[in-house]
Amino acid sequence: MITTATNTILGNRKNGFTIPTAKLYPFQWNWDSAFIASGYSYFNLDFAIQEFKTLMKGQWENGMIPHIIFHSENEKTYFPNFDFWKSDVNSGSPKDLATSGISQPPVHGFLLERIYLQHPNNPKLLDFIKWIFPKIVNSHRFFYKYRDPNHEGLFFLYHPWESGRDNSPIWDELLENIELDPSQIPAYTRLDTLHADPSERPTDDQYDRFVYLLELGKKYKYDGQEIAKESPLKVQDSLMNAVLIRSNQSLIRLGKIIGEDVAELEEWNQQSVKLFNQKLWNDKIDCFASYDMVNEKLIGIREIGGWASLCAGIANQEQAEKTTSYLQKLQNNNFLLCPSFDPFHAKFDPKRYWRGPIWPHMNTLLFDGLIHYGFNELANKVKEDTIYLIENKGFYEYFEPRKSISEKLERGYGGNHFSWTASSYLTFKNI
Ligand code: 9WN
Repeated sequence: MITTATNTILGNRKNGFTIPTAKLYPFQWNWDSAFIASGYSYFNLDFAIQEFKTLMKGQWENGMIPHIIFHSENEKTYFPNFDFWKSDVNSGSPKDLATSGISQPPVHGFLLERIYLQHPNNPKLLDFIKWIFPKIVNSHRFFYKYRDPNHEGLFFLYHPWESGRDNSPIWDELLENIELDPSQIPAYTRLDTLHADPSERPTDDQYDRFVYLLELGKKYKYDGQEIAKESPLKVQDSLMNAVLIRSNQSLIRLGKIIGEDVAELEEWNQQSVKLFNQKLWNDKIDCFASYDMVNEKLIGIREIGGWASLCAGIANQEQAEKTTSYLQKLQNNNFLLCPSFDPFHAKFDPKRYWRGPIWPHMNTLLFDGLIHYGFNELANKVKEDTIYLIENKGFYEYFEPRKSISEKLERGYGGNHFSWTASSYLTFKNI
């Protein structure tokens, strides 16, 4: 199975970068690549380094690492493609490379440290860390400078694709409140439903709203400060801010090792940790939640982003216990761990993308958080369930969380031969 995992990743490797899976996602994706690099580090450190280096070719002058890097203009199986995003409306986008105009969860510092911890004395890796360190710091600066209008230390997203949890019910209310004017949405054709079962993907109505928000970004040349003034969706996402904090902490440790000044990172981090705890803990549901800046309220929904926020180590022990007791309840009720969305909520949809299924890379983050707080048994359950699913259903994008149903299925959901699923498998086999 280890060989199948490495072959799955290698099978998706192109010229110095790795796609998530053929046809459905034929380009380089931001946070996928960081998880993929972490997977490579178990069998080919050079490829891990190369993956990050190629990703950084897409970085914008303002520091943003875009969520997609279109290394080729010949791949036609994905929408929205490079010609739809038109990244060149922003003069700071790369001159010779088309990208998208939004970002994704900043897991790079965090996963770079994970790689470092496996190869602590490798001179080539240390040289690489010196090279990439200021670039990752700059990507954090982007969030603090352009996505934090009130200087709170928490940044906002305006497009659900930035969260990496595209159609999670946490966005529903805000998306539904958008008054769609058909004249503001250019004609487009979805291609994802040709490569994955439509019942496992977001709905057409959600896609219209995703496209509307994309157009809003384009209208303002993807400048977060301007977008903030008009966007009907502005959320301080729990997971994104948690991984920013986790990556800050990793960069502070790595920076000290390579002799870099970390004062700015420490300052950002202190402010972020303080506000994360003050603002994003929702005691009505006993877990971290995302904050809706438009309606000025915490979103009262339990989902994997809030649970996996434990990986930042910001929660106190009581908060961690409250979060994990809910996960324990899911396990006691015959759910495999960990569903991406609360199975006891009316909107739970075990097959549809981020509305229920289990995502292996999210389980690596959750595992990390559970271990941090000493919940070793539950952490091992998350690990065992992930390994069970991958070994029995294949290297799919996401998986059925209801145990009784899962037992009857031969495959997972979404795309197959998935790179970060293989990478997560290697992670779990090595920790
Ligand atoms: C949009 C590539 C990406 C992941 C996201 C996942 C999905 C894209 C899509 O695939 O999103 O970015 O078209 O559905 O939600 O987390 O990075 O694997």
